[in-house]
Amino acid sequence: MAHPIKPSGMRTFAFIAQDDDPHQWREWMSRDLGPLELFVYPDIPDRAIDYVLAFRPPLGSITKLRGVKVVFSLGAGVDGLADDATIPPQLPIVRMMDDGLIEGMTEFVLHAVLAAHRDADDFARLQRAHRWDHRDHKFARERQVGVLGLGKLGGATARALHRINFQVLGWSRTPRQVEGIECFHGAAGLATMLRRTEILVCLLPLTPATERILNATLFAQLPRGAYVINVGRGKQCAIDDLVAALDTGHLGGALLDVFPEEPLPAHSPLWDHPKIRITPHIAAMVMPRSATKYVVEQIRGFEAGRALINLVDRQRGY
Ligand code: NDP
Ligand code: OXD
Repeated sequence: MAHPIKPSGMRTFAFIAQDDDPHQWREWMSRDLGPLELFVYPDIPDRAIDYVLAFRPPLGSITKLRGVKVVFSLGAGVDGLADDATIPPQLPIVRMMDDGLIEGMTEFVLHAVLAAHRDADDFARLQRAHRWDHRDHKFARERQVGVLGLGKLGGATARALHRINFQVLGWSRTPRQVEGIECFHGAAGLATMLRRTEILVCLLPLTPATERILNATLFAQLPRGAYVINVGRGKQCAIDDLVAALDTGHLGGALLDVFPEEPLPAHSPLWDHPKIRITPHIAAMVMPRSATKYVVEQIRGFEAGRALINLVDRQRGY
């Protein structure tokens, strides 16, 4: 069904994403769509709104709006949207998935896996101690990397790791086939994969099933010295369990890009943990100059009666 724009041709947007810059979004969107009205939460007037641009909106904030046709998530992750039961189930939610996100995530995980693979943290420690210390190393073809989540980002990342010779294992909820990747699914599949995983990358969406999935039980199944990279969501990692596994030496190190509370508070002891690398949720960035193209294309297609893509499945939660 086509959804023609109003006779005035002026589309109305609500912007509910406190960490993103509404000016940039207005600027880039209007380059492609022409004049538009973009209201920034909480200053949204009581009138019909065509589209919502949102990232982690306050609970119930979208439901209050009138006339909304589509909600665009400004993040690839839709926690905070998919699980907001006040949003009517028939209102389409489209998640962000432009090429820049896939490229950014792939580059970030390659850098993180290569750093873990070649003991970058240890050599940084040796440098600080002015120590010249040789050691043998494995080749990528001898290293097993496990990727939790084989979706748009996880799948692309797994393939990129395979292209540079890592032995890649991947885990999903339903059975998947990805060329070059040994695929596992379900609880039994996870246990088999973890036993072999020397570097673990978490690229799962946050749902009730994946909350605190990186916990003591999971870490215990990894071989001694394994390295954990969490680029999914902070709430997927039981931080106390992670720190305990690092402190006993069972885990060799961790890189955390996402945290239960963001920004990570300045007083958090994680900042100073010698075996933890921290980055501020930058693994893949949604950049307005490319992301607006994706949203505009979807809006044009929707208004012309074409199907929206990357729709969130509210039942599944991602
Ligand atoms: P997709 O929705 O495309 O894929 C999700 C994958 O996870 C699928 O393979 C799915 O399985 C699997 N999965 C979901 N639930 C489970 C489960 N319970 N058990 C096993 N596997 C499961 O997501 P993307 O790849 O696009 O993104 C993944 C996540 O990355 C986002 O949700 C977001 O949280 C995070 N992210 C982080 C960023 C950062 O900068 N740190 C930036 C962007 C995203 P199946 O294939 O069977 O459906
Ligand atoms: C995310 C994103 O979901 O930045 O984290 O896209």
